Amino acid sequence: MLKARVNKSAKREFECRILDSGELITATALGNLLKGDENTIVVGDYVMIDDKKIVEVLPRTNEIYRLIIREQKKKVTASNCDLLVIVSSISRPEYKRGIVDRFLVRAHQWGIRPLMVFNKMDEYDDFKDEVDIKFEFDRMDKLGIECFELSAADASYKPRYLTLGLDELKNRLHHKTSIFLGQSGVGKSRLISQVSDGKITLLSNEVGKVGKGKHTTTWSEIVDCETMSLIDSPGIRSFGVEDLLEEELITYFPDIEEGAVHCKFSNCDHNENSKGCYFYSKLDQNAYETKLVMSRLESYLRMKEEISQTPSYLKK
Ligand SMILES: Nc1nc2c(ncn2[C@@H]2O[C@H](COP(=O)(O)OP(=O)(O)OP(=O)(O)O)[C@@H](O)[C@H]2O)c(=O)[nH]1
Ligand SMILES: [Mg+2]
Ligand SMILES: [Zn+2]
Repeated sequence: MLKARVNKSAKREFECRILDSGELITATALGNLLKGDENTIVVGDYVMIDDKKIVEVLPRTNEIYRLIIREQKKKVTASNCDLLVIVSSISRPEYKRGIVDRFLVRAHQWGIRPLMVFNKMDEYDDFKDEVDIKFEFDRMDKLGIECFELSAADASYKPRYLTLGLDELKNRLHHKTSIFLGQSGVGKSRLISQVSDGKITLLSNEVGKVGKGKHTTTWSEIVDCETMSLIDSPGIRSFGVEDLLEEELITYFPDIEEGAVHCKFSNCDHNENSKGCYFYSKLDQNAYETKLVMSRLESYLRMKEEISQTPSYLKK
């Protein structure tokens, strides 16, 4: 028997890398491993293979998953990841802070360390008025999340506003499995090509296209670079958090949780009129620091509202 890792997964066929020899093979799987739903063998899984057949899936250290509450289903897309690379574009598709915060919630939920890439910086001069990159950087920095400023279209681009660029990103990814997440069109596939020094090309689009993504990537798959494993993923279309429980949400916002303990009432709504609310009564609303916190509070409250609209009996 051989130990291998699943690089690509279709319905019944799996591209696997044998760990000892490095050989790539296509394997099928024992029927009972495919029963139930489609989550039984996913990209990133370590498996035991016997005669080109997967006979066992080894326990996962973590999973990238979604709960589809209306179908009472858990949908897993990948497993065993060390890093979550949140990719955003500062031009088009439009940068959305709320989406970044939603990915951070998922990173907590999945137990994967996040880092943040601001991509398409070559176009930033035209979008300066829409996105204050320094502000976005500072709010991540406060959460201890590293930010990188890149242009996947131009590898020679050197960071102007932040400090970390492509070389630093490559260093962080060494000897790790990293999954790239972000809206369609932000440049995940192109970035993976850059990180792999052009050895891997995942797309045929020309450079410089602006606008909404086209969902070029349709499968999650592992791209093996010499010393790192990168997982490309299809641009996520739905950012809803309705599958979460109201009481768990705050644990995914440690910064808000820390402030909220100082509110006078434990069921504080954290709005301007809430009596004794820490965020409104204790913080100087004009201070830059406060603006960073309030931008997080806004995301939290929006998600909380969304969660409250789904009856909790559906989330058993
Ligand atoms: N100007 C500029 N264009 C970029 C940059 N990165 C990617 N692009 C372009 O943006 C478009 C989308 O890039 P992709 O890498 O396919 O985006 P993706 O995130 O993989 O999209 P999906 O696979 O749909 O999720 C392509 O036309 C890229 O050439 C960049 O840094 N600057
Ligand atoms: Mg792609
Ligand atoms: Zn409050």
